[in-house]
Amino acid sequence: MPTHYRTCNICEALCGIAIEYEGENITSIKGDEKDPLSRGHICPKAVALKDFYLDEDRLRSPLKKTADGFIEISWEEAFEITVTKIKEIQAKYGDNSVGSFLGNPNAHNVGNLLFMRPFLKALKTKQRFSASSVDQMPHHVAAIHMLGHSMLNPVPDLDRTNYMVIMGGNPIVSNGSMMSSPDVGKRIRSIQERGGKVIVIDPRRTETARKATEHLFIKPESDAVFLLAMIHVLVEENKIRLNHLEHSVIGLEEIKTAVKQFTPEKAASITGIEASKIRSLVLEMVAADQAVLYSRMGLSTQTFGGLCIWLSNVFNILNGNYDRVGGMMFPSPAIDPITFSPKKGRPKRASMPLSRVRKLPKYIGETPSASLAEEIETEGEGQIKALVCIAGNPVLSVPNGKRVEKAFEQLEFIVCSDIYLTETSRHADIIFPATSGLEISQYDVTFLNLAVRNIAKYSPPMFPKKGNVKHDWEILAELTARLKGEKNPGQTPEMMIDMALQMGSYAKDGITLEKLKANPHGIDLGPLKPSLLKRIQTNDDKIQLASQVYLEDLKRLETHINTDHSNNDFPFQMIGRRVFRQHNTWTHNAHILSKGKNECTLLLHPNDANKLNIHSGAYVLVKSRVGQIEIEVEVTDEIMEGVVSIPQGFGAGKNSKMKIAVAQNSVSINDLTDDLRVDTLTGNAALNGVRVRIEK
Ligand SMILES: Nc1nc2c(c(=O)[nH]1)N[C@H]1C(S)=C(S)[C@@H](COP(=O)(O)OP(=O)(O)OC[C@H]3O[C@@H](n4cnc5c(=O)[nH]c(N)nc54)[C@H](O)[C@@H]3O)O[C@H]1N2
Ligand SMILES: Nc1nc2c(c(=O)[nH]1)N[C@H]1C(S)=C(S)[C@@H](COP(=O)(O)OP(=O)(O)OC[C@H]3O[C@@H](n4cnc5c(=O)[nH]c(N)nc54)[C@H](O)[C@@H]3O)O[C@H]1N2
Ligand code: SF4
Ligand SMILES: [Mo]
Repeated sequence: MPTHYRTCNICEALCGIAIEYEGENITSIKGDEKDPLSRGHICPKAVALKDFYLDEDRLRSPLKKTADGFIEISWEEAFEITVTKIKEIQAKYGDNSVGSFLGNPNAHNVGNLLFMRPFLKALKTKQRFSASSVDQMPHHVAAIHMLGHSMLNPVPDLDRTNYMVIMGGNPIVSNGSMMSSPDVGKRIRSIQERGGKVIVIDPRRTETARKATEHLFIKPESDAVFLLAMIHVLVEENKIRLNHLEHSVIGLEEIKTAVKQFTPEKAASITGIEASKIRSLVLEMVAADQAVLYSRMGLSTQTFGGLCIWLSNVFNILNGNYDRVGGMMFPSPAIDPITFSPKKGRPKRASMPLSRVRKLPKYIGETPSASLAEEIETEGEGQIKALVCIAGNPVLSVPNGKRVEKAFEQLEFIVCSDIYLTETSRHADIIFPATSGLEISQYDVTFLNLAVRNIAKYSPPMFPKKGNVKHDWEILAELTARLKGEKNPGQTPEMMIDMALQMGSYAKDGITLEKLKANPHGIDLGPLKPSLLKRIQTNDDKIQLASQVYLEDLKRLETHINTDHSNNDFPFQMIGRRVFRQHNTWTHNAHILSKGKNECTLLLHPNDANKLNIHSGAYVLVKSRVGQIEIEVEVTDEIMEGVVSIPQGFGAGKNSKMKIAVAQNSVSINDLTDDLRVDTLTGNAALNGVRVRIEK
């Protein structure tokens, strides 16, 4: 039977998969043993690629909204209406009156990545939003301030470290993030098998925590103080070592001064983790020599997300484990974003541009997504009057999604490119139906720059497009040409991948598109190598440990910790979680991923349940400043007392055309999260730590 090899593009793990098929009929989807990165690993979501391809609920033709609902129209009409409307609205209100929202699947789709930049340029708007500012923006901000380029993000050298501390990440479920590491469970087990330790620090005893050597409960949003205390211990015990970065770091004295007051004793009362534990943890990491501190979602999406990610980097640098084997390392991808947008030698802006309404910082040219609704609602120049949404579902994915949905009523035009009629795309005037999964080609430009091993891999489309659909890149290329009033030049992703590989650092080793086509399992380019000093983009080639923006933000942290946050109206702190068999908002329509027990539940500690006289299986009302939802309770001591957890990604309502997802009758955590809660340093949404109350 013929077998098609490709990379699963659902999550960041980049698993190689082997698909056996006869004609259009897929007979099996298995892990590809010969993939150099994933070595045979696969998760249930990849098996659902077949379901996504065949799903009867998928959009199969361009749609136009009419008074009697959606009707099918031709591509020509869809393009014509869209471009005319955009031009009309921009002529009337200015270029910035058209907003754009880019969702997570863009990062997993090579065509979208390659054709997005020219499209956004042609769209000419400064009102650009994306999932980045409800996710990893603080990582980019740290990369900018410390290393000079937003795409210089370190990843843990999982396969060679001897000690790993995981804060605010649950890789056993998420399969790793900002760390493409398929079969992360096995890689973590290997650390323990070679005598190392894995420590998880999280307000919930997660699936990862259960596999770890030790789990420490930490109070939500207290991590910055914990990290300051960790660095304090390094200073106090005279354990700072910079190794090969000795002459490449500036700002060390400022760091020493900044951490002085953050003793482990002070941190203990704020974080709930004993001072002696903080000390011993740091000293064990020092002794382990190759030790790494990895911080993710739970740290970046909180009120001090910027400080958390900065301090995590600072700790790794001062513990001698930055750009070093077994520590945090920088991949050397065959297509390197640094080559295409070098920042060295460019004058820095005197100050960060700010969002129009709330004056939040706009890093990497993006207005924070927590301010999408207010940018639509608030009158004045730059008010958003139309929205272009590519592979995004902000009604379910940004804080206070209901407010976003309400704001949509004010828009004069909405166009979406999606694969489903979702809580967001159902509001569109025009919907472009896109290809996905098995219909697209794949070269992972984003995540090969975040992978724990250097590899290069290209996968051609497996199937032709199903229905009257187009690839996102075809849609983007056509819109770009029409917006510019030019002829579509007819470029393909393959042409661009080929060119980019020729400009890349492995061209001399013969890594070309032809060669990748001949090696469908991918090509191993070896373990990560120290490379930062060759790639760093600061003008003096030095790592900036203590940028002023961070030192200043410490004052905000001080004010925060000196404020009494007890709140009788909203006594609980809510955090999010991910579930193993779903990816964000869009995989819920696959039966094989959605059958079984209800996973959209509120986790509640037994002592809290007793006080409220609530039992597992009961339905409660959860209320926050912005909204309320009704949800089933699961009483468990895996969550800290005073903290509750609700999974993200659920909440497809009855008007979505996703039968299986809708039948789950689930709720959206973002009906409770608060758009006014942001990390003002980075503009990132503070999704974790939201104050809520529970009513029977
Ligand atoms: N409270 C809370 N909120 C969160 C999070 C959280 O942890 N807690 N997580 C945040 C994070 S990390 C992220 S990344 C965001 C994700 O937020 P979004 O990116 O808005 O949501 P997704 O579900 O990833 O996908 C968006 C849309 O893309 C469509 N789609 C899928 N594949 C394709 C494709 O190939 N082409 C096109 N055109 N469309 C496609 C889907 O049908 C879906 O409607 O959510 C964020 N929101
Ligand atoms: N199965 C599955 N995999 C996915 C996704 C999915 O939806 N489903 N989404 C993908 C996407 S888009 C992303 S960005 C990644 C994210 O991948 P991860 O970063 O691993 O994200 P989560 O699994 O949400 O883990 C966040 C953790 O932070 C903890 N946390 C919350 N608040 C705090 C806090 O204040 N302090 C600390 N220390 N911890 C806190 C939560 O309890 C949770 O365990 O996952 C990707 N992979
Ligand atoms: S872990 Fe991620 S990349 Fe791997 S098979 Fe599952 S969804 Fe696909
Ligand atoms: Mo994400």
